[in-house]
Amino acid sequence: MFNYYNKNIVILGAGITGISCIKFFIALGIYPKLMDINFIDINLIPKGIDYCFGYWNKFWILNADVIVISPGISISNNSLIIKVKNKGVEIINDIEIFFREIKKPVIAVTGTNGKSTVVSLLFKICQSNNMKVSLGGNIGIPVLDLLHKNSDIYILELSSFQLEYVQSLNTLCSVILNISADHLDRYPNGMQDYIFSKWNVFSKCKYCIINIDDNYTIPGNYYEKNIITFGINKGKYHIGFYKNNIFLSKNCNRIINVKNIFLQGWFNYLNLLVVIIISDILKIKRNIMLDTIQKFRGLPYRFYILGNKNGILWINDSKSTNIHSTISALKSLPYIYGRIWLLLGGDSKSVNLNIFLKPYLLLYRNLFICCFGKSKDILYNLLPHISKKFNYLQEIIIYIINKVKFGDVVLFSPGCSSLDQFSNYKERGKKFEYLVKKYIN
Ligand code: UMA
Repeated sequence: MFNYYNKNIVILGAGITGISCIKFFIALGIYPKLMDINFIDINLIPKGIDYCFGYWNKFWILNADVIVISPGISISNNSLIIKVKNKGVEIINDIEIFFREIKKPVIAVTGTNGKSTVVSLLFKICQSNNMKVSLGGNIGIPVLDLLHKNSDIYILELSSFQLEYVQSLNTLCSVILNISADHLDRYPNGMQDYIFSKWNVFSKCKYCIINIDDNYTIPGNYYEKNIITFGINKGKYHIGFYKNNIFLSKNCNRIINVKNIFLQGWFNYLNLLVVIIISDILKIKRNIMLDTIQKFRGLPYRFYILGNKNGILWINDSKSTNIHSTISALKSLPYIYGRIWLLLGGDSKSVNLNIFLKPYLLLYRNLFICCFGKSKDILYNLLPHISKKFNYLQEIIIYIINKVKFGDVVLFSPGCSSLDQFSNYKERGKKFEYLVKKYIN
């Protein structure tokens, strides 16, 4: 049992995570201090809380016993936090607090791409199986808001940020779906730090699920773990693909005909495999699981087919905030007779696009790239002979609307963070949808 009483607790960040932490402590009768670099609407702050907005309160930090950090705050370059950490001040986050409290089985899903799809589908399958289930984490519901729910099982989507300050993680099963370069602006030692952070999801778990096709997902001490592997052609669970049927290597029983499901593309088939593994661990009946998979339409803004008007396919993949999800989206396209109009843009977050993205773009004939936002010049310079620069999304739609022809696909898979022009990928996706509807009609 962790004791937070008579301790000086400071919460950094007054976003949804910070507020959930405040509520957690108030329920214990503890009143922590709250700090945020920006000015926050004080109506959002529970009564009785001391807050400091607009700057870091050095005095509070130096006198803290426990500092609770929100995922969006990077401390790697913050000398003050590093100083107090070295002095022995406890630096934790909401995920650590959650695992200190929770007594029920937890499923933790991380990975660069596909997390939200996997956790959402699993959540629906558990519901269909009449289980009391809670879903939270990076998907948008702070984990501490789940504690009072008294569920049978908790499904968490965890980002690398959320796995940074966690020591008490203990799960029934944890999975890393895939790892590719992302958020490198946050990690001074690059990929290595990013991967180590993801591996924390395996620190204590009964079943550790890894992608055998992606070495980065295999933790250094894997031989000590109860591992279940998955992959395209190898792994305990792998995909046999014949006449549109997905098979399982375990028993070669037909699992599902991909013509009957909404989720498409190889990365989605792998996501389905993970869902099947976890459903098996939870001993969920196959017919319940398959029925739910067949009804699942996917999540908005994740390779979501907006429409196929006049033979032109419009795909909204605004959730693509890194180039690897753009590559996955390209790989998932059906055969395209016409031109592929790829809309790339936003903030590329220091990822080396020449190494990671350009080789893939070169594979596609009939590709035309429309670049926008903060990184438009970098994106344009990858393949200038087939690219055009714009400032805003609207300019792109106006430009292409009279050029697209029967057989073309417009793939809005920006490959970059949306924060340069939007508050998040959802707002960006809504804007795309709005513009497409406005100009198509
Ligand atoms: N802030 C500071 N100092 C800083 C940076 C931020 O004070 O140096 C303040 C901001 O002014 C703001 C607050 O911190 O008021 C925001 O905190 P936050 O960025 O941690 O955001 P939350 O609202 O708490 O949301 C977080 C996750 N955000 C991030 O990881 C950036 C949400 O993931 C998550 O849904 C939520 O907790 C609940 O768990 C979003 C995300 O973008 C969707 N995640 C990244 C991704 O998916 O790529 C990892």
